[in-house]
Amino acid sequence: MDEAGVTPDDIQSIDDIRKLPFMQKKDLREYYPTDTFAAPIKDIARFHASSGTTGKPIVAGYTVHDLECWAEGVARCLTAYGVTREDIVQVSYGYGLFTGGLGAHDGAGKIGCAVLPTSSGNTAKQIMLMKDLGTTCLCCTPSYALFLAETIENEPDVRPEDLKLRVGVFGAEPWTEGMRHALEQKLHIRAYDIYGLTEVSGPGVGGECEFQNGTHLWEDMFYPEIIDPVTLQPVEDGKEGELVFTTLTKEGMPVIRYRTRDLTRLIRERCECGRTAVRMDKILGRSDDMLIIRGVNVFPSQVEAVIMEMPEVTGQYFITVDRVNNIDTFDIDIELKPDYYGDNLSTIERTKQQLSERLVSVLGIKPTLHIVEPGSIERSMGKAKHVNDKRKFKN
Ligand code: DLL
Repeated sequence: MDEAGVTPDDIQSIDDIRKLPFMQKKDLREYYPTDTFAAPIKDIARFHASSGTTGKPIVAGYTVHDLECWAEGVARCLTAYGVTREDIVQVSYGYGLFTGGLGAHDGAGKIGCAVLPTSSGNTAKQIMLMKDLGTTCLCCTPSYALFLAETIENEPDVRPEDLKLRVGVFGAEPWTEGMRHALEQKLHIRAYDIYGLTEVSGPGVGGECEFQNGTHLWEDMFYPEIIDPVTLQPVEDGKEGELVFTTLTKEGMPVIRYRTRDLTRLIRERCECGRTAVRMDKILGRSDDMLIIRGVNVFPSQVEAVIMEMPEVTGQYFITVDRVNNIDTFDIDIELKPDYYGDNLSTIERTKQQLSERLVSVLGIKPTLHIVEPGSIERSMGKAKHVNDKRKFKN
């Protein structure tokens, strides 16, 4: 604040928020573990930590009031999806330092649902309990939901129609409309998006409503802005940019103008559902996840969108980027469903050709496609890893 020359007197209305400097992940890392906390440790009721891939994680601390607000955010989302105290909510997000498990758990508890805290993994047991207890609402990452659906398809004793599943609460990673469609068909559910991040709260910073046309952000608790990630200036309403949050109720670890790195746009038009909370579009990806391949920007979610258009594929894919003789290579492994994989070679070639044409037209760059055996791409129990960029280890 001193460096930016801002004093409390400069802040007279919400528009003055633009005078404040941004916070970033690196600031939280620098003040690891708790130096950005605003409440004394005696008032902290729980810690979580984000899964930093390298170096120190980011530790978040929540007071009792923070946990109540967080549960309120998740409860609003679940209510918007039509979940009530009559529902049995299976929480297959990981429990632990990750906010997914306990966050969904507390939100469902606030509504009075029966919570089944399976956490992630042990898929056969998840499905057995889902069937025997009559789970109606499943909370997990979309990639784990796809794996659960595939496992159910291959399970002779369980058919989706034997299950009571009705609602899917999917988030923690980008996913496409195509993935939504596939999950809704396979699991006989309505699949809803839920968004959040550890530094701001956890799941339930926002969620979709029954119209599935954007994620309502709970603006009374989290003030959103969209900025141009290069100029750092606010963009015009409706334009895409980086999502930034200021927490309005947090006591433990409040953040001011926190740069999420998530790319999306805000939708100000009033939603048909009647909720007044602003909506955001589906997250295209994180700016850190954008691949620049031979000068072209590529998001894994764009690849997923194309793949999910094809009925022949399982929806599993893996991107490998490398640099050979100073030229970027771009390979995508794509799995065919067993029925098609066993088919004659021309089916495989035709699918490959169609995928290749669509990918070129959407991405503006041609990947080398590899049609691989069903089941050969590693399944994820939490957030999926879709990319290996080997260039990072070269100079
Ligand atoms: O992923 C919190 C969460 C748990 C959200 C369960 C939803 C459900 P982090 O591990 O801190 O927290 O990761 C936050 O995940 O900045 C986004 O890049 C991504 N993300 C979260 N939700 C979505 C979503 C949790 N619905 C980071 N769509 C965020 C796209 C999402 N990306």
